[in-house]
This record gives sequence, structure tokens and C-alpha cells, in this order.
Amino acid sequence: MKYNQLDNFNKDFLWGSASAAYQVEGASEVDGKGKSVWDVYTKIPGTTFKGTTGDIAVDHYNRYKEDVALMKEMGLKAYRFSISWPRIFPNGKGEINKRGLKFYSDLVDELLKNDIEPVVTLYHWDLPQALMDEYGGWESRNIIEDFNNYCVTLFKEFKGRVKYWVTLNEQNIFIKFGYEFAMHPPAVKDLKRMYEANHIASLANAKAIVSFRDIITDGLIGPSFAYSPAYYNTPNPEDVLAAENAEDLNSSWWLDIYCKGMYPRLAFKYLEKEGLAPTIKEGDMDLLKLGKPDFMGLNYYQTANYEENSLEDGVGSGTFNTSGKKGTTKDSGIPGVYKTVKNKYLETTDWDWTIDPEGLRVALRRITSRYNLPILITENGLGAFDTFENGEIHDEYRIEYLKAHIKACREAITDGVELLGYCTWSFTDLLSWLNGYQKRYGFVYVDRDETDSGSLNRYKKDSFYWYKEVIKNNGSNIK
Ligand code: BGP
Repeated sequence: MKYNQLDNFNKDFLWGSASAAYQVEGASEVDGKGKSVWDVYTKIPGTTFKGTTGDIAVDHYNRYKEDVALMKEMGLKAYRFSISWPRIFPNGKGEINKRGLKFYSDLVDELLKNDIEPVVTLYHWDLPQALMDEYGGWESRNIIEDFNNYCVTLFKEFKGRVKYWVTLNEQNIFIKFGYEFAMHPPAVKDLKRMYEANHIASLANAKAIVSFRDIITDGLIGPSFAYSPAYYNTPNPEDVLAAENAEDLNSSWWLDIYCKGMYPRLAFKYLEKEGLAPTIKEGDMDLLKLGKPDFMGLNYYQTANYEENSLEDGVGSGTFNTSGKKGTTKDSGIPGVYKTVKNKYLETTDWDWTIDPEGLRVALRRITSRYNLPILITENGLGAFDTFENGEIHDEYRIEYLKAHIKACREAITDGVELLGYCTWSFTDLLSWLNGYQKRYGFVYVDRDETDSGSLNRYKKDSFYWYKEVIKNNGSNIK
């Protein structure tokens, strides 16, 4: 729909920004923290861009007060951050590490003192290594109880202080990259193990939500999903079917489980035929039906474009661009199901991610139409090279990107989407898991690169002042 006049953002709209523990905190071995799978994985040669790790990251653990002061100066309404499980339970379970808990308690208090709503992510990929060693992490049903115990500890600790909770961040990404593309820990290529581990993660997600209901009555909880809506490349019905296959297997597989407590029927049948469907035990589907979220967290970066892929000699796995050299991504697919293809209407970033603000509106509308839930945008942003000159960073490309995406939000609200808030990725620059420090996302530039030299000093980019204005005007200046 096209409108002459767009609806306004709600007066309590959460203008936010986001981060994740491993990507910002550093302090990887202090105050009793245990090792996470990422602490171990990044030390294996060849796994990350130029061997970068989060050992120091942007030192948020020691500089959180300075970072919160910058948020306050900007007028930020919400800050989404994640809690590192091995800081709370160094071995994943057992005795609580009080010093780890204190860090997050202090951070929450600092945010509240500055009128910033904390949005807490319970799991942003830094699984305790001890649980990976003991039982293979997400591959064992033991994790359901251990994750629940960790979550309950945090619900009790932050009850009354934290209203917004995110369970799992991008289950589709950590599972697919962990077990299909072998680029995240445990870095294996095994689709059977992938679907089993994924089912267990879904059960853990549902169980945590069920526990939440008993403890916190004045809060909202939901998972964050990395949703790349599927487009079909041409109106050729073969391409339309390929895109529907992709939507089912790459998105509804998770979204339907979260929001409806069931797997999409056609995708399940296909995976059964392939011998890949997960083992469903008695009680599983009941738990999944019980553990429905209050909102869907949406991490939106790009759409994906699909076309038909032949069964006999179709395209298989491709490659990802982790260097920032445009055009180095190779299309991928599943023979007989779909393959990706460049969308000739869209520009891309230097990492080959399509830039598609309308796609955000498509994502918001599809989630609303299918599941009728409020949505919190938990991530959206542009990864780009920034140039630092005399203490200034002129990132007008980031401003353009965010402006267009916020406009898409406003249009989606006018369409009827119930949008709780918009968190950009990210507040400060931070570690991009596989892409080092050169792929920057923040409003605040951090002086560091792939080596551990650099002052770690913070500098406000042009986008910092721009977002400050957006917040001040409650988005009314975005038309
Ligand atoms: C999401 C993750 C974030 C963040 C972001 C940008 O998938 O939840 O943690 O990293 O993507 O991705 P990247 O760092 O690969 O550019």
C-alpha cells in the first residue's frame, strides 16, 4: 500500500541499539568466567578473519559506564545486550559465579538509573565449553535442564528490573553455521545432527518461556530470529515453488515452531524422506505448544532471492564473503529444492548482503499475517568500512541505510504491524564473529583493528547525532 500520510510511532516506542557479550565485553578470563565455545573456537587457526578473537573485544566489561553515558547522551530508550552463560555458570551448571552475576546486575542498574530499558538476551551463542565437552552442547537433551536452570537464575535475579527478555538469538544461524556450513562451533557438516540439535534447542527455548511465566508476570519474552524473506526470481512457477521451499525450510521451520508449536507440514515430509527429520519424543510437541512467545524478535539484514535448482546437477553449498571483497559470495542451494541467485534490483554491501528496506516491511508483514504477534526488531544495521579522520567519522551511508529501514517500519506500522521497538545493530563498533573488526556497525567508533593495538577510545560518528534526532522526534522526521 502507498499512503499520503504515515502513522506515528507509539509514544513509548523502544528506540534501541544492541550488542552481544562475546562481541563487546572482552575480559574473557576475569572474575571467574568459564570458557565459552567461542573462546576456544576462535583460537583454532583459520576460523576467523585474521585470527580475531573476543578476548579484549571493545572492553565493554571495563568501560560499560562510559558506554552507558554515551547511550544517555544519545537519548537511547533501550539497550539490548546478552548475558554470557559461562560468566554466570563457569561450567554451565553447578555453583553460581557471583562476580559474573554482579557485572550484569551493575549494568542493569546503570541503565535503569539513566532511563534506558534493558533488553536481556539469554543466549547469544557463547555456550559454556564445559557443556560442549561433557555432552555435545545442543546435541544432548541434558541441555534443556541446564539452560532452564541458568534462565531461572536470571529471571529471579532480574525480576522487577528487566521487562524485556530474548531467549535464543538466531537459533537458525547458530545451528546452520554450526552443523551445515561448519563455520561456527562445533563446525561440522552433518544435517542429521543439525536437525536433532535444532529440535533440542527449540525445546530448551519453550521450556525457558514456560518457566518465565511462573516467575515474571510483568514482562515479555520471545526468541530473536534471523529472517531473510524469500523472493522468487521470476514469475516462472518453478521459481515460485523454489522460493516457497526456501521460505518453508529456512524460515517457517523455526517461526512455526516458536509461534504455533508445530513444524511446517511440507518441510517435515521432505526431511522425513531425506532421513533428516528430528526425533520427536512423547511430550515434545506439548511443550512446544506451551512455550509460545509474547513477541517475535526480528533480526533483519537482507532478503534472499531464489530460483529453481535441478535435481540431477543442481547447485550445492556455496561460499560466504568474510573479507569485505565485494562479489566473493558464491550462490548456494539444495539440488531439486532451490538455489540462490543475485537480485538485480538490489545493491549489496561490501560483504554481499543485499540492501533492501522494503524487505524489512515484507518481513514485518509476513510475521504479522502468519502469527499475529507483536514484533520487536532486535537487530538491523549496516556493516561497512568506516574512515576515521581527525576524530571524525562521516558515515552518511549508514544514516541512509537506517533512515530507509526506519521508514519501512513506519510504513509497516501504518499497514497494521504492532511494532514494539527498533534496536539497531550496534551501539559501539564490535567484533563481527567471522569478519574481524573492520566490518563496523556502530554509532560509536572504537579505536581498534584486527591486531590488539589501538587505544579502545570511543568517538561519536555522524550517525550518532542523527539517531539522537530521530529519537528526540520519536521518528516523526522519517517520512
Ligand atoms: C547477527 C548476529 C549478531 C551480529 C550480526 C551481524 O547474525 O546476531 O551477533 O554479528 O548478525 O553479522 P556479522 O557480524 O556477521 O556481520
